[in-house]
Amino acid sequence: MPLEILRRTRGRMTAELARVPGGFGLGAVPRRLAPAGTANLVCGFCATGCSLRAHLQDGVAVNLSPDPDYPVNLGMACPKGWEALAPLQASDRATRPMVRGPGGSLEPVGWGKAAQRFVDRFRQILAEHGPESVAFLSSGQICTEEMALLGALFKFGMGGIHGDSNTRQCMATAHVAYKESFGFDAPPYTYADFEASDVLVFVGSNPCLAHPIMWQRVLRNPNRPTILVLDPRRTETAAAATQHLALRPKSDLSLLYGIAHLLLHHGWIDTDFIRQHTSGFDAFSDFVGCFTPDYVSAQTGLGVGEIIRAATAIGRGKAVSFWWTMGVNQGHEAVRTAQAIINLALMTGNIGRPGTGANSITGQCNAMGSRLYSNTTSLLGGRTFTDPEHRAEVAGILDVPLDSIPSSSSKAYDQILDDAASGRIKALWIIATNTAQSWIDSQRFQEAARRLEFLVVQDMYVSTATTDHAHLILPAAGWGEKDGTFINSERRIGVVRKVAQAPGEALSDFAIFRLLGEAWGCGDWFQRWTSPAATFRLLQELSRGRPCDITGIQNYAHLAEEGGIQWPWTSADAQPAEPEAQPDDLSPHPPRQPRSQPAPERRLFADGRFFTPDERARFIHEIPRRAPETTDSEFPFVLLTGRGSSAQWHTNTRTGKSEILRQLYPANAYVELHPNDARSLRVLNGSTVVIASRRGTLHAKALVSASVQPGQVFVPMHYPGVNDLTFPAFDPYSRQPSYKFCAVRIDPLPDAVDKR
Ligand SMILES: Nc1nc2c(c(=O)[nH]1)N[C@H]1C(S)=C(S)[C@@H](COP(=O)(O)OP(=O)(O)OC[C@H]3O[C@@H](n4cnc5c(=O)[nH]c(N)nc54)[C@H](O)[C@@H]3O)O[C@H]1N2
Ligand SMILES: Nc1nc2c(c(=O)[nH]1)N[C@H]1C(S)=C(S)[C@@H](COP(=O)(O)OP(=O)(O)OC[C@H]3O[C@@H](n4cnc5c(=O)[nH]c(N)nc54)[C@H](O)[C@@H]3O)O[C@H]1N2
Ligand code: SF4
Ligand SMILES: [Mo]
Repeated sequence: MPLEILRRTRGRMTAELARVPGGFGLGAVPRRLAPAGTANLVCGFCATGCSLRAHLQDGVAVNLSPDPDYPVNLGMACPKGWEALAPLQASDRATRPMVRGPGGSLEPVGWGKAAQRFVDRFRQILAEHGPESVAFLSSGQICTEEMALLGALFKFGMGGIHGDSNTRQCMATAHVAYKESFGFDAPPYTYADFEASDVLVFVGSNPCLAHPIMWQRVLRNPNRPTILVLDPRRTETAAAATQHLALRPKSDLSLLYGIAHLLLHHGWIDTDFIRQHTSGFDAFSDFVGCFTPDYVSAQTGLGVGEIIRAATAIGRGKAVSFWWTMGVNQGHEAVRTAQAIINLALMTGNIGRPGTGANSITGQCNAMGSRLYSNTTSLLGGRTFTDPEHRAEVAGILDVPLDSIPSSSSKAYDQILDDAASGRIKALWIIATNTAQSWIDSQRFQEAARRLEFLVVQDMYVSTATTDHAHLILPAAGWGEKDGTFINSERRIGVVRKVAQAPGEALSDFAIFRLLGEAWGCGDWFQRWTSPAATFRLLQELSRGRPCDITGIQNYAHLAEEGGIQWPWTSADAQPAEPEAQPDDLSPHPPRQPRSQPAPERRLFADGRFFTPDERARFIHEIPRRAPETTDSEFPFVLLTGRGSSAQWHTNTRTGKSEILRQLYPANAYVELHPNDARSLRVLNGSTVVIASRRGTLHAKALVSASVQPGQVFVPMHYPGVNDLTFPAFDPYSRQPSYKFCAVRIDPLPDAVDKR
């Protein structure tokens, strides 16, 4: 889409949305300023992006409560939000840089020495082995300004090419699916859509537990909505649903095509929308012809009646919203599955209106920031490294030499670790992610760690599974100890700020990157990146004319006042045209219009124009494939993994530090096992079992429960060792790991066998 059109469309669209009466649930929201003695900041765990109010004493937070005025959480928070200060106080905080000595022990050093070591080792390896011999892995859990500085420093300043982030584990599928279908990675929704739907469809998503405040928004829906949940497990969300479709793991693609088949068959489609705003529909409708209810029933294990009931609810719904999370993104055919969801929204015209959308729910607090600005997979601003025009734009805006910008894309996370394991990559810098525990292929990480000549780990703690392998540990300030912004799941940019002092010599990631840039000798390149706020200005410039244009935001204070601002918010949106001079207005300088205010909740595609060159959304489809690993008599169970409680966050380095949160979840790993399977294995509830896959073993307590189906087991991801079991399969387009399907065996420990 030419940029001019894009700008005009955005301007018109947001103006139109601002006028939509009702339906948005929240109406005009007053300006939000924190009362004296408090400071509001967006939560640093999940991508819901709740605002928390820090209560300050002498400028330091002593307590937190949810912000009552923020349009996201409306005064609510989950246990992690309430306890967000506790992880900052932990005794294992990294307080000084540490260097591993020849004997293997870690020695504290000053920042000067640490920076010198970093520069010497990286420079030496680059000089000897070239730009492909170094890489970084970063995170969707640091501020946008920080990840942009890191990506620019490493790739433009230091001359590296390969850098990826844990967003690969999480959102890469949604990113690719949206890009291919809509022309840009653009989650279209706003949380008011939870409240405005009459049908909500959750696919591979457990918001009751993983996004509890989004679920609260669902509970505010006044339409007594029909809720469909597609999940092999009877999760908390499934239990609350109108209909739970307990499909076979990784059979979603067939089910979604089967639903499309029925929608077509019954004429429950929006032919006007399809004709005017999409491409590829004819091929798609031919393709789904063979996905008959009988065929889909055989593939998914669902009854024909169940499939027809679900399709009927979707077909008859007036405002249907589709929501997906990791049950979709983490799969061997994940991108096509996400696009099968997008196809359902497109064919029924459920997009761009209140209560609709094909809506990927984001995981980490700033995974959306990393998709746009981390300079890993995409060039800054959602651009493409291989596009010479894009490289020229970025070089111009940042005032860096054009040839400093790599003209090829980075290797993906799995490829970086493969290269490290084979010795091709010799230096790796890991920032704010706990690869040793969270990566799908623990063995591969171990091989890489053994082979790496220089592993730098930059973390809040010294005691993570990954710092164990580090040659250099850089101590980082955490959330609450630094300033910056996050972008939440509904594209809302929110402010985080310093309300606590980082311990010892720990520095914000931003300050660490600046320091290393200086030590590298490329500090001059980053002269304008003086602070997070100054960097935000650069990000705005990088967004200009892009679908994610945020040039209409004034500054951090403006973001705070408005309760966060969703992208896009262009300078044209913010500055309405001067009113036409009235004939009787003789003043040579009519008073300027006040800047227009963004509506508190805005969605994309109200005008049916997408970001593809022809402005049409694309129907994309592919024949379903079997999951790469299969069960057999030796490994007869399918292992599912995911979130276990609202009080645990990932590898638990942070949530494990709160005494209150620790009381809300089981201390040791457990495995959910169906009562029939427990009986035939003679396993008692609460006894210890050994879970074995073709790659490793894990001891866990049996939780005998019909929440899982016979032949399936579930282990939460929060305990060490889970990824010793998982099978490293990847979606071919997004290279996101398929964490939710591998074959395992369950053996009771000999003394735990039920002898009855
Ligand atoms: N408390 C808490 N909240 C979190 C997080 C956390 O660690 N703790 N992490 C955050 C992050 S980064 C993310 S990405 C999100 C994840 O949020 P969710 O994706 O909602 O959580 P998961 O439990 O990983 O997976 C969701 C569901 O997918 C189901 N599933 C497994 N296989 C399949 C399948 O083949 N098909 C279908 N349809 N479903 C399947 C699982 O049974 C599970 O219930 O949560 C965010 N919120
Ligand atoms: N089996 C299985 N594995 C999974 C998943 C699954 O469903 N099943 N889900 C995957 C998903 S969706 C995700 S997102 C990943 C998450 O995987 P990780 O990113 O590895 O998980 P975290 O525990 O959040 O690790 C973040 C690290 O950053 C540190 N940290 C926190 N804040 C800061 C900061 O401000 N600065 C610095 N420098 N460090 C900081 C923390 O101490 C911690 O060590 O796990 C993936 N792994
Ligand atoms: S729902 Fe997410 S953003 Fe909100 S308080 Fe909980 S962890 Fe924080
Ligand atoms: Mo995630």
